[in-house]
Order: sequence, then structure tokens, then C-alpha cells
Amino acid sequence: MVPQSQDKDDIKYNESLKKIITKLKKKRNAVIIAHNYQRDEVQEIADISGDSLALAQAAVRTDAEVIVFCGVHFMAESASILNPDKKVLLPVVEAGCPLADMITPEKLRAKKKQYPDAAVVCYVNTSAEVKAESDIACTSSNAVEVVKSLKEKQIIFVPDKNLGRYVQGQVPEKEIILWEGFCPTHIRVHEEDVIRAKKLHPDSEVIAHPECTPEVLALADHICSTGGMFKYVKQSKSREFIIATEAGMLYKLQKENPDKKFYLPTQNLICANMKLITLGWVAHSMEKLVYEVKVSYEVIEKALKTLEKMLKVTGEHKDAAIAGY
Ligand code: CIZ
Repeated sequence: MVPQSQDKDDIKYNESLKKIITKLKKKRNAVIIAHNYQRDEVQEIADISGDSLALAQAAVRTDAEVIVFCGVHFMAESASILNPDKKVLLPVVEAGCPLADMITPEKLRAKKKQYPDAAVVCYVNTSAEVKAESDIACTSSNAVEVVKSLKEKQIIFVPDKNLGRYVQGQVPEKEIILWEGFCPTHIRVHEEDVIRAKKLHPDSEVIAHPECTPEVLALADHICSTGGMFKYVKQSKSREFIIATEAGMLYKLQKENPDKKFYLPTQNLICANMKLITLGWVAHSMEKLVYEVKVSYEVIEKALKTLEKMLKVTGEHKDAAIAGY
């Protein structure tokens, strides 16, 4: 356990960093956007928070010249694809996504040769190059709608096999060819964790992200994206919820619903990559204008088409859940 004096020092340190960040925001004409899985203190200083697509879209609407993207690499890339004229900064260059790294454009091209009649649907958790090789993108909130919209019967769904399996269950008329990818954070929730949490909090509803395993999803009362979770909790009559997704979600869920209680099924739901971004690195990023995420023009052209096709199917990003902007 951290000694009390250390806590006080941390608070003082964070307060001084927040002041520095506020000054730098003005100096750089910057906007800070933070994913729902970021540290509490990073979400607190953000101008906008939400899921990756909502954030990339919100970035389009800003007048700021610099976008400080507190998230992981593929998310900053999406923001850069949708905002090619703005400077998009990722405060920690090592903040990657192991799931996105489980597929490469070369491997996807080989799969496409194996299934020449299939359409390729890529989850937003992919690199810009993989998006450029795909027919249409999807998020966890619109994956079912996107797959249903396609004329092809065969769908290569990349890279998350758990989300792909969930979609297959909802769209039995299609043949979903799964990729062997998974989110190392979401697979850390096990059936036993949910059963134990439910015993401890019997009146809770279980809400799970579709990146969880099928065994965990089978125990959920509701399955949805992070944006969907905010909406669901707000309208639900329940007072208590077991949340099977990354721990950072609890910050805004609790803030927006102070009269409701939220529990994690396990304390292991921490994405180490998301947590690399600290207030210190945000200040450093704005001071030094690092690390700029740039996508080549050739890739932007193709990846943008893939993202735009998705937006055409789903219209406005309904689960945006953008806060504070
Ligand atoms: O698109 C996102 O931000 C991710 C990775 C998950 C979600 O459900 O919002």
C-alpha cells in the first residue's frame, strides 16, 4: 500500500502538472482528447473523452491546430486519417495495441487470396495499412450492422476473434471467417470472476464488452461497446453493475451516475498500453510537440474510404458518448 504522504505528494505533483498543461494548451492551440480507458487524471484534464471513433470524429470539428491523443497508436492514426492537416500527437510513442499488432497487411493479403469472394471487415483496432487493405471498417458498436449491410455472404473479419464470433451469432446468414486475434486485456476476465462478482453483488447487471470470451459473454445481461455502456447504464433501472471491460471505464461511469455502483469482475482488467500515458508525458508531448503520428498519403486515401464506408452504413456515430466538449 502507498503511504499517505506519498498520496499527498502525488496529488500536489498532479496539480502542478495540470497547471502546466493548461498553459501549454493555450500556447499550442491544442485540444486534449482521451480514450475511455485512460487513467482517471488524464480523462479529468481532457477536453473530450470517448471511444476511438467518436474521438477521431470530434477532432474533425475542432479548430485546434494540435490534437493531443491520449490513447493508443491506431487511434491516433484514425484521428490523423480524418484530420490530415492537423498535427496529431501521441504522448508516448510505445503506446501500441497488441490486438492491432496481431495482423499485418501482408498476412491479410494472403488471406484474401484464399477467399477471393469474401468482403473484408476490419475492426477499428487495426493499423492504417490494414484498414487500407480492407473493404469496410467497424467498431464494437456497429459491427453487426456493418456485416449485415454487405452483399457478400462470406466475410473475413479481422482481427478480434471474440468480436467476430459474437457477430456470427447475431448474423447467422453470413459465413464469418475469423482471424486468430484477441485483446490480451479482455481475455483476462474469466467465467469464475463474473460468477464470484455476481455472488458478491447479486442485484447487479453484468455488462460485457464483445472482446470478452464467449464464456463471459454468455453470462452477460447486456453486451455492448464502451459508448453503448454509458447509454445503457443511464437508462437502466438497476443501481449496480458489473463492468467487464478495461478499468478506466469506471471513472466516467461513476462521474455520470453518482447514485449507481460499479464493480469490476477482476482487478486484472488493466491495459498496460493505455496506462503508459501520464500527465507528465502529456505535458512533455505538448512542450516538445512529440510524437507526431503521420500516415502516408497513399495509405490515407485507401484507409479513409474504408472508414467512410462504415460511416455511410451507420450514419452519425450513434454511440459517440463524447463528454466535456
Ligand atoms: O473503439 C474503441 O474505442 C474501442 C477499442 C472499444 C470500444 O468499445 O469503445
